[in-house]
Parts: sequence; C-alpha cells; structure tokens
Amino acid sequence: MKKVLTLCIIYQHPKVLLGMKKRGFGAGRWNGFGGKVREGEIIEDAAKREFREEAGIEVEHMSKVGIIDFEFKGNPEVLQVHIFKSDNFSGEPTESEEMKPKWFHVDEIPFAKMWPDDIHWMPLFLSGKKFKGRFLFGKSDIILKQELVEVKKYERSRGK
Ligand code: 8WZ
Repeated sequence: MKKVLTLCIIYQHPKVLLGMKKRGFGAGRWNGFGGKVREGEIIEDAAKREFREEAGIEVEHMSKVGIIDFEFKGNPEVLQVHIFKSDNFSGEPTESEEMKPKWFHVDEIPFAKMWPDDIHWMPLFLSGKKFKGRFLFGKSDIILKQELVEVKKYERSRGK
C-alpha cells in the first residue's frame, strides 16, 4: 500500500516558510505545506493546491528536491513524500484551519518540534542538493532505520 504526499517549503535565503500543523496527521509540529495527492492529480499540481489551501499563497515555479518513503513499524503502508522547494510566490502567507505559517531563519529551524527526519535532510535541502531516502519509525516516531542519499536525477514515476 502506498500513499503519495507532497511537502513544499518556500526558501528565500536566509529564511524558510514553515507552518504549524493545527489538526490531523502531524498536528503540533512545524512542517512544510502539503498533503495527499488526489487520484488522477499530478503531484506538482497537488503541491500547489496545498499551498493555496493551507497558506493562501500561489506558487508558480517549484522544483522537486527529495523523495522519502516513510514506514511505521507494524504498518504495511508506505507514505511516499515528494518534497518541493520554491523561492517565489504571490500573496501573503495566511493562517488557515490547517496551518499557521511562520518564517524561520535557517539558523533557527525548530527541529525539536518537527518530524524527526527533518534534521537529517534539511541540510541537503538548504544546500541545494537533491536526495532520496527511507525512514522507518517506531513508537513515538523514533527513527529505527534510515537511508538518505544525494541523487542527481529522479527516475520517472507514475503521476508525473
Ligand atoms: C512528513 C514527515 C511520516 C512523515 C510524514 C510527513 C508528511 C505528512 C504530510 C506531508 O509530509 O513530513 C516531514 N517533514 N517528515 C514524516
């Protein structure tokens, strides 16, 4: 079983735009904007839709920078998260039911209140690298296993 999710972070050096997830999966953590890709939807369109819905901003250009497969021990489902970066948007980031947006300086990213994988790939993200990886989480989202490698290209995948 595989579920495809998007995760998008605006990076205007030296600041990144994150959102506090207010409800649902990942509530209480700072994260990029994103969510489930709908059936028949192109992944990049889903990413733009989520920006619009969760932060009230329109993003035109974004680039895919990472793909990470997440598994939770004892659960066969794989969450495949496609991570995008953008440096341009229009509109003003606005709080929604889902997310409270906030700019963070790259030296003050709140890793203690983020998903525990983020501290591993964020340095690659911030240095302009592309990457792919796998994380296995145990109880309380502890990382049991991880693989993370820089890539030059992504294999063609269904949906994009
Ligand atoms: C993550 C994550 C298991 C997992 C899921 C997500 C997620 C939910 C929606 C979009 O992504 O995001 C980050 N940064 N780590 C781990």
